Amino acid sequence: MRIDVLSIFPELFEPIVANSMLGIARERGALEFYAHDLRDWTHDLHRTVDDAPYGGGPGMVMKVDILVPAIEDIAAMDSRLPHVVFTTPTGNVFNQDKAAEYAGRDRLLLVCGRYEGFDERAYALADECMSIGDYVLTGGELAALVIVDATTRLLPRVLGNADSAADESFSAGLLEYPQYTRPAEFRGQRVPDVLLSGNHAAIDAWRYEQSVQRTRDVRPDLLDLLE
Ligand code: 6GU
Repeated sequence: MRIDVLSIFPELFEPIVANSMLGIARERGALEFYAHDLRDWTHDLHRTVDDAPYGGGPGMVMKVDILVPAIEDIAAMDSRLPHVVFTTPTGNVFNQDKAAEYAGRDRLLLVCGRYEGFDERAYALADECMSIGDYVLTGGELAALVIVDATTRLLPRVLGNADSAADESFSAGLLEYPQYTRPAEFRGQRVPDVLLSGNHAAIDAWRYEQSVQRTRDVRPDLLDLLE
């Protein structure tokens, strides 16, 4: 799939996207990624992307006359029409279902908000608005990176261990069970015997039980969603 981001800090993306699983996804041709500098669409000497709000008040608003041509131009860079997502704390909260939906699309354009937000007229170009949680970031760039990461790892041919995805869907909506690796004993703490037993049915049952218990303790709201 192709992902474009539009930001006033395009250089923030490359170090993340070039490394880890995202870098592998790119090498394998599963991900095509482009970060565009919104200031490339300005015409003035100061490369102005924001202005004071009509009606007064604190902060600055991102200019519609810069955003809209930028989004239109980026959309036209490929024959595939992008699904356009604005990152803003006023959007719907991103989750795993959304990541799976995006992984099934062939093109995404993430528009990163800064300052007090976008001029309301720019939203006409948004297919949807996404937040990544109930806290305020200085801008949408980190949110966009979260969306890129969660989406890319679900693309075919990306996840290192093909079983990981299947295991996740089996335990969908539950937190991960505890994991151990060698040594079998560390400072008196032993790995649970069942994991050394070689009995795979017993191991699966233990893990499921641990996932349910952990979810009940830490995120009971997730169990409510399953019912
Ligand atoms: Cl998408 N943007 C900003 N600025 N803050 C956020 C966010 C987005 N999601 C959670 N907090």
